[in-house]
Amino acid sequence: MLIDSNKIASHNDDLLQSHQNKLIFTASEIAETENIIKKLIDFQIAIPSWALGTGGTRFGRFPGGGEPRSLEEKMEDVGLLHALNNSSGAISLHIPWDIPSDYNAIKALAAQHNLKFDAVNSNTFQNQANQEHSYKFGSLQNVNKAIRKQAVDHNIEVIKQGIELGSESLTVWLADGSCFPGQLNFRKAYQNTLESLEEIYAALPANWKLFLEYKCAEPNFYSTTVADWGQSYSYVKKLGDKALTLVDLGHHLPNANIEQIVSLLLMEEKLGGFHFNDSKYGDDDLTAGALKPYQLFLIFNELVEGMDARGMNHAKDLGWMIDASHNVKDPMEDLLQSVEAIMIAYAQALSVDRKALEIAQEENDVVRAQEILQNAYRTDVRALVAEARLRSGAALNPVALYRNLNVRKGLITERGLNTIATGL
Ligand code: AOS
Ligand code: ZN
Ligand code: ZN
Ligand code: ZN
Repeated sequence: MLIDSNKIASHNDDLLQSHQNKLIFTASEIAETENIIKKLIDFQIAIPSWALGTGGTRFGRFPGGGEPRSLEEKMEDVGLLHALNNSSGAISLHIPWDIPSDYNAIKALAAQHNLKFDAVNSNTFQNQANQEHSYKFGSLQNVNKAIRKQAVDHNIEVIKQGIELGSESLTVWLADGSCFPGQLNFRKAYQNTLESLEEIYAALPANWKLFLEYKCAEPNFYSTTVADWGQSYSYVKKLGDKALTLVDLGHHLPNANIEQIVSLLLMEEKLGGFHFNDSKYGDDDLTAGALKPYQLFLIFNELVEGMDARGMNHAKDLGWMIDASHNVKDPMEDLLQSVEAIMIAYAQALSVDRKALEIAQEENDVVRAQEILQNAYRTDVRALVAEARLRSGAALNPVALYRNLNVRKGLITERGLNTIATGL
């Protein structure tokens, strides 16, 4: 299924007058809107291949129909999203859930949909068929050298697949940890993990990055071997320049100041990228910005400030990925909402009056500093995000067009009602 560009054009025509009115008003409220719109056009957020099907919990799963049955169909789904918003021009693959059978065909399909391959993800948190050893007691940390080797070899295999596709980074998320006190010798678990990561790091091509994700708990509920940013930092610091920390917003203990973590990692040149999502209780993997849009804005505020201070390219120098799971929504609609929320937070951060904020900070004018941030957050920037889409041939209102075109119905007709996408 493809989206006809005429359909996008006529959708935009219908909304144009109202959009232009909003844009004129926004431009009267915010300085340098042209500059913001250009940056928004360049900004792309990778879609996780595992989030295109309905997720589930251990209590059940309720498939929504028309889920992608193969890597090709997952890419087609991301292609649909990208056609609608022109901001989802990349896919992040998960091996072995996505094994390309024919690299050239997959690359041609990516080119057809204008998609890049973002970070490839390894999986040592599940046992796979034909695998000799079990990860029940961890992978890179395992007390058994043969199990560690199997996990290292898997990661090296994932790098090889990524090279074939033109990906330039590997994301490692470890379920390693322990469920009960005494189960693990923390020091040995750390050392084993470090040694395993060193072997994986040694297999990275020169232009590649290794992202090490951290997570405070789950599936292990007493200790996690890469539990927080400090632990991830301690590993990536030892590994070398190509190793960086990945921040998944849902992986923190309650009330963590994520924006401060982001600022510090950036300053230390150890921030690699993000898994965007939102959460209330834990790794809820809900739609980005659904619960804490102000926090998302504050994170982007630190990103824009820190990246500009170091002369970094917003669009290219970090990995921008979503990590989400959908139990009750159509995954495609959810992903469109997540991308929109991220773009809004980014636009708001770009609109912050940085000079005025700096002066307020230097003068310890706390009230003024808060006013500046909240003014940026409370000013409606949605017309700027929509304008970026309009200028790049995408839809003014992607979710509305997705619904009007009955995309899900079309996918169900093509693929059937009972398809199940690989993923969590
Ligand atoms: C798991 O909690 C992490 O967020 C990882 O990023 C994981 O690999 C991803 O959710 C796919 O399972
Ligand atoms: Zn994640
Ligand atoms: Zn997670
Ligand atoms: Zn997550």
